Amino acid sequence: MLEAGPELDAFRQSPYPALANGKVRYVGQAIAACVAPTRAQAEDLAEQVGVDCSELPAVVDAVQAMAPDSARLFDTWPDNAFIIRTIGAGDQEAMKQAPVRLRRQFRMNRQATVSLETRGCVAYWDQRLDELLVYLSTQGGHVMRLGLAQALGLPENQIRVIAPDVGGGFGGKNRLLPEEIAVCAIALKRNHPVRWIEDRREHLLASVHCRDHHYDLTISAERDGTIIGIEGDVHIDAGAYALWPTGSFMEASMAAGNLPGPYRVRGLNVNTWTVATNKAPMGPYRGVARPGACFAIERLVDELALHLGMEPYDLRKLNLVSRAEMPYTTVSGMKLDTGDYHDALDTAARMIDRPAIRKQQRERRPGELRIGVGFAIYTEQSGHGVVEWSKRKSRVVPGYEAANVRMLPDGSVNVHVGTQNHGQGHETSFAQIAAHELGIDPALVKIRYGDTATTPFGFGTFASRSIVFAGGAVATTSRKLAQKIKAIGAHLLQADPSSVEIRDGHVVAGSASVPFRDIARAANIRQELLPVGMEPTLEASGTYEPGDSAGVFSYGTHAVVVSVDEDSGVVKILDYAVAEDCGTMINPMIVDGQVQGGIAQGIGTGLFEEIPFNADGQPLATTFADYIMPCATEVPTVRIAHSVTPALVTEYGVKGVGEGGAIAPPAALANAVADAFRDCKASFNETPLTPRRVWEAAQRARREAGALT
Ligand code: MCN
Repeated sequence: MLEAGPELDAFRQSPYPALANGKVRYVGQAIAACVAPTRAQAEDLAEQVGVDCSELPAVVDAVQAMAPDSARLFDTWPDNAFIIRTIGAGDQEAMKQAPVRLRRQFRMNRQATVSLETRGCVAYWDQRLDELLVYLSTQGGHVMRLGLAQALGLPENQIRVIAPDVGGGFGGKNRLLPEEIAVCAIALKRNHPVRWIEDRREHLLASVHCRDHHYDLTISAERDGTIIGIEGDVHIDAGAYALWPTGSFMEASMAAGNLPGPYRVRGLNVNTWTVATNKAPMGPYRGVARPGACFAIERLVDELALHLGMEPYDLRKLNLVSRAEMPYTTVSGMKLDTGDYHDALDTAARMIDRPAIRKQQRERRPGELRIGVGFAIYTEQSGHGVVEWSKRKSRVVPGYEAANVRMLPDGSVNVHVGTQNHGQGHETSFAQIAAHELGIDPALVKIRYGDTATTPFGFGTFASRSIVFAGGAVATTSRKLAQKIKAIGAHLLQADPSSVEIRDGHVVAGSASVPFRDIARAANIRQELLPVGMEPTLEASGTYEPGDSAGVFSYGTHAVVVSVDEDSGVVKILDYAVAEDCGTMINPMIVDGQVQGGIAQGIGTGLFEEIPFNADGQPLATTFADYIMPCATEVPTVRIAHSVTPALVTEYGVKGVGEGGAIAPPAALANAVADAFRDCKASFNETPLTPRRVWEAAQRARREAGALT
């Protein structure tokens, strides 16, 4: 059985069988596999499967799961924690002595990852090649092959994973799941292809679940609003098992480590529990832990401002790390590399026209909808490599990416990479990079990925790493190839190699030039035209890692205006603006798409998406009738402003952008709703902000403020 989770003695193992064995730990866990010629026949077979099992007490709340008398998921564990950690750093005494201490609880409820296409797997034994061919909807075929090889007991060169066209993943397709192992195991037994395509119900029930954070935090500050520190407890409900390879252990450490956010925080003392419950296992989802951490810190900032009678904007300005302080190491040890956080806040505030909203609020007449404006600032660590991942004791350390760049005899170019595009537009942005380095039209470049038999080993696409790592590998490898093209061009022109340059698909020496087509022809099929001793073909391979593997930080401010109907609790988004900075942008249109798409998901987390469970561990949202997704009518067209502060340690100064959009919306939305109820100091500290939650929180606050009897 696969061992999953970090390589830490303190992390308790939760062996996860492909089909339940002895104990079923969550509703939706696969118990038996039924194989038939069609899906309908297989479903009929499944109907006939009877399970003889007795009910055990269910554990459904991560905080209560740590009570000494709680039922336990694993008999050999002393309690229900996969791992318990404390992050303590900075000035502990100052926090205790602080003149202002404010305690709040926050909850970000459980979600599913809901990509456009669900998971799917087809496997068969290829008799000719003597290997298992696995078509898998995955974010990283090479790493999945490692896991499959271990689970099936096959050498890696007898497994080929092909990820054809992957319709989104958002983190959920970056884990090896039991159904995938089961399909491959069955294919090894039967001389026939075996297919399993997850349906929506299976997805909501038993695919990778995410979020499910609980925070109980105290922020301490001076009376003028200067933040001193953050203390408290973080519980992560990780579900019944750790998923291969890394489980969900990053949630707790990243949630705690990101609590200082972009602020000057002097002290941190946070206990974290990653807890096993009778729910589907948790995995990564766009933003990984940071939407929860951002929700907690950004709500704390607004609550502190309310408590001190300050504008949240002013409190943020007072505490934000300034450009002059960069690089700034946070109290949790994260190195914020470059950027201007004040500028992002000012830009977003200008875009949303804060004074106009305040005026509108002052002029609101009784009976009209309430209006609120909310801000949230996020940072997004991206491009982190060997230092960061080995510090996290990850089983797989994604410290580099590789590229192979080949110019064919007609001058067209194939680039093979080990990352896996699944909606991020790598075909376009990586082709731009190769074309830029080679001095050719991007239309001549084809980007290839998604087949372990043809691409270089790579770690796949997650953690907003592809632009830094794979983009860097494409850049440096293309540059290497450009040198060879220049050398051959100089030889054909009978010019000194140091005097030639590449321009517009030609090698140029003064007024003479030779087109790449001739150079590629010579290199590939007319070897006698090459300099004596030069290796034929035009091909370069290489790996790349950034100059500092601690990561580069994108950041931004989200500003949102909402209306709230206090009779129904319904929240509507009236305006949404973002000021962001992801370093140098390779393709601004793709960057905009990533920001907009991330925000759509953040709106889902903030207002709509949730899988609640009853006390027996029964999930209560397993169809789209109960699990509410934001649709086109709920997601506004976001206005986006870009600043460009290049990273110092990556090719071109790029930073990742894939997750940032999803991090800040829950916090910005909750701050906006709270702002609409500033007069009665209502708190909105649990996502999603459903009409019921909003209505109840507002009623409670208004009752306490004496506005209701
Ligand atoms: N880009 C750019 N300039 C920059 C930064 C990025 O032009 N300074 C471009 C890149 O070239 C790439 C895209 O933006 O085409 C995203 O790049 P990057 O930030 O490196 O993120 P990854 O490609 O590694 O994608 C992973 C990230 C994550 S972690 C999740 S989750 C996510 C996301 O991307 N899942 C997605 N975006 C998604 N978009 C779609 N459509 N579907 C998903 O499943």
